Amino acid sequence: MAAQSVIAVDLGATSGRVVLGTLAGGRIDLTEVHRFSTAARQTDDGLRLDVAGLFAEIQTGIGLAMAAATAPVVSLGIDCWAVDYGLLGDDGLLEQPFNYRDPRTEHGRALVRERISEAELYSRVGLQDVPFNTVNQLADDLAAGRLDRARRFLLLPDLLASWLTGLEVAERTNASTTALLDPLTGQWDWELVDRLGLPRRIFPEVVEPGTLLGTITEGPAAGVPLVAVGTHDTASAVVGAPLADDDVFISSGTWSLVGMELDAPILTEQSRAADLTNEGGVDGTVRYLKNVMGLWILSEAVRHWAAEGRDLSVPELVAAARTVRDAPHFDAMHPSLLPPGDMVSRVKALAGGDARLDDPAVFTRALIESLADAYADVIAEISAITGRSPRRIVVVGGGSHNTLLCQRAADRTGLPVSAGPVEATALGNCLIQARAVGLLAGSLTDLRRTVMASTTVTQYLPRPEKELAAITALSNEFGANPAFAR
Ligand code: LRH
Repeated sequence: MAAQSVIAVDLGATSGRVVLGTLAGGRIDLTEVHRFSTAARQTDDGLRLDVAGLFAEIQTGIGLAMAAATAPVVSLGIDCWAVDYGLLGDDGLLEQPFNYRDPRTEHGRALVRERISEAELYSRVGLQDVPFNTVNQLADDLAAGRLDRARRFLLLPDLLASWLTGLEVAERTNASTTALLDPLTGQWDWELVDRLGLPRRIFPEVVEPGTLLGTITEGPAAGVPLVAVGTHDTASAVVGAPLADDDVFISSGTWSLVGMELDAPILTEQSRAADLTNEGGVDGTVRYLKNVMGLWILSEAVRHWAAEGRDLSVPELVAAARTVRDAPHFDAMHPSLLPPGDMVSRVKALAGGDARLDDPAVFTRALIESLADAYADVIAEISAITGRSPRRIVVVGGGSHNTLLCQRAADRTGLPVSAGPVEATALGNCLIQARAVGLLAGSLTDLRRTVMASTTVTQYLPRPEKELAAITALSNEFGANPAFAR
């Protein structure tokens, strides 16, 4: 088949990308044509998203992709971080959307709790009780009267798709992060919606990932079909993760999403107690996972150091962290690390005020060690609850380039790590488009074969912890640097 191209719009919590994916000879090649900031802005009215600005950047990127394409562009798809949404009135967007890191979510959570217990909510929707779930944000909107004039609520990728096509839907993988979707039927839980007092009229029709939604009518891609991909970025990332049976995935970027792909949700009390979440995946799969705070802690610290005039880059910090012999550990899932701000102070507070954390190299090492601890804990919980014995960890996303984190994840869990592809989300986005328009066929396993044919992965073997500790102790005794050869 002659080469054909698709365009993936992939919005991550710190940056957005427009990527041209070209399929030929059983491979897919990606070219990033545009990158821009997606960071939320602190305003007098909370942490807000300039979604009209994002749309303008997306249209710029689409124009660049159309110009760069040497093969026909046959479709476009959008994925984005979960849970955030815009409210539409009769004349368009009512206000700039809030970002989920705004503390208003705690108020919303308390309001939801007045109407439904945590246990009942979990048994209905299967989501980890985190403040930023859409349900809590909508409850806050309802109380503030912000839903009075709302005609629709659209999750961000659906909102952007509606601006391109005029069509208003809720793609199921992302809708599953609202805590308002029944994971067994894949439809809104209307009884829950009513109990919470949310107006039914604002809920759009749910569509399956992989639906050919319609034709783009606005901007440089006018005439190109739009596919509702796995619009939740993590859904696309897991499609692009070359998983085999019994593999654990870690989608590693702003968050570290640690989990397994299952056939059905687990809605038991044991699962709720472990705070594990059931997110809807492509082809009826379930991403059974936990949100670990992730490299956001480091990117926020870097931003903070920059404000103090210290210009530090993540690769430099990771290189320096490699030579740190002993660093404190802390709870990398602690809720105090969710909002933007001074991560060094917060991490110090979690680590008993340890002043060594003022050193950026120690801070970085502490984060990496603490993330590896969290991965090991989550994998043990998932294994106990599912009865599965994970054989390997597949790390995808930006964190797959963090060699120290990958090695320490292998060491702490005792599992081999396959790291890559770094661009799993854009790949997953492109693959679901390609299947929807008939360029590819088959199951997720078949699509993942295309991933494996198109990228390389790096393998890390676990080093025995006991021997590792002995070597480190010996090196410490002689004041030597226990950096290990790779
Ligand atoms: C990662 C992500 C994650 C959600 C969070 C809100 O970008 O989509 O899966 O839990 O953002």
